[in-house]
Amino acid sequence: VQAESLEDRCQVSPYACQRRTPLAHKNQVLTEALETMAEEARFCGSEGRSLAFSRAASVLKSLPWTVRGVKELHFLPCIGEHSRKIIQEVLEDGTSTEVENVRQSERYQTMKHFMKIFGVGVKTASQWYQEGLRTINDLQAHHAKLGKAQQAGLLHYRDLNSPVKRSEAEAIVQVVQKAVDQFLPGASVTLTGGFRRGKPSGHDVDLLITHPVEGQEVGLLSKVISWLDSQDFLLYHSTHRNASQALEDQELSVSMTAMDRLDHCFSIFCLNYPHGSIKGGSRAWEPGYELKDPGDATLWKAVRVDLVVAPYSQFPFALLGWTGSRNFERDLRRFSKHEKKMVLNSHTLYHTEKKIFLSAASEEEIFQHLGLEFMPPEERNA
Ligand code: DGT
Ligand code: MG
Repeated sequence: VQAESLEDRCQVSPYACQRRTPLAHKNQVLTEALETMAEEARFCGSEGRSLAFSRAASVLKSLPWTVRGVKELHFLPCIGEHSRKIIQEVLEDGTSTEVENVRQSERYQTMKHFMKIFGVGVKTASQWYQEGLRTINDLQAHHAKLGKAQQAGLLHYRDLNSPVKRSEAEAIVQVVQKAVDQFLPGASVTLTGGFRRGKPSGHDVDLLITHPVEGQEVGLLSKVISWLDSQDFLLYHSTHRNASQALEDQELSVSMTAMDRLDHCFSIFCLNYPHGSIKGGSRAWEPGYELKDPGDATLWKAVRVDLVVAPYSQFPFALLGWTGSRNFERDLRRFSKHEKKMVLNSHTLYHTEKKIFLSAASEEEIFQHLGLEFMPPEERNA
């Protein structure tokens, strides 16, 4: 009877889009261990292995109870051999030697450090590591090798690695709304990403812009960027016509087609605080730099902002696609493809057998097309 009830309790879907995953969950120690392993695998270029650990962690995040024994893992989906071993170690010893070894390894620490620089991905970080570079100071000495984004990333390293608070994200929404209103009254600015899922802070601010009259949004992004720049709100910006180009994540980009094109801008905002408005100057990063005048820090802060513009008919798809989490998005697309023979991206939903595009006026309608129960953003923290 006990085994049966355990089995019942473990009736968990292998797809994150069919699991409710709140922000706070009950298996933090285990998921942190698995996510370290996922990160390490990614640093090694082993995407498949990384995904396996990441999926195992994601399943544990959705459980309404705390896992206390390996028996409970038996019936759960997506828990591979290696993940099970890590979980068992943590359950038995409180910590996993393998995970601790990773955390202490010079390679892992250096990679993590380098990848905290905006514009640096696995490829660049691991190349630097192989060249013998270890610290930010080492990079400074090799300044010539840095691209424009990376230079900005290094310059604003401290700010960009301090969490963005919700109040700061909301202040940026106001600034962008003001910019948008000048060129296209009636256009809306929506906060997406982690903040929409209820996170109290994040690594960036993800904003989605649209206008109820289809076509009116064309050309809006470049006008908004120019205005923001002229008002000294931008420390860095890079505009793309195709958002998927910027995506390093293979699984996510797999379902992206030539149709996956939204005007998109990666930027670094200069967020001013009430009494200050200086840009540049003393907050730039230098070796051993400390704030000389603590008052300085209250004047402005560099914040990563992603701006995306969607035509109105694509807005629900873009909203769904940019709300995340990444695990949730990946599984939503995997579910669509394998269970429904449909291709979902940030623009459309396409039925590959009926050869038709399915339109939607809301996120709810997209879930309906997919035969999925609606999942509110707060429960997409897979
Ligand atoms: P955060 O910012 O670390 O607090 O957490 P999130 O969940 O806001 O993560 P973020 O900002 O990296 O991405 C939010 C969602 O946006 C994520 O589910 C995937 C989507 N996304 C991010 N970058 C791209 C991109 O370049 N292209 C497309 N199509 N989607 C993207
Ligand atoms: Mg974000």
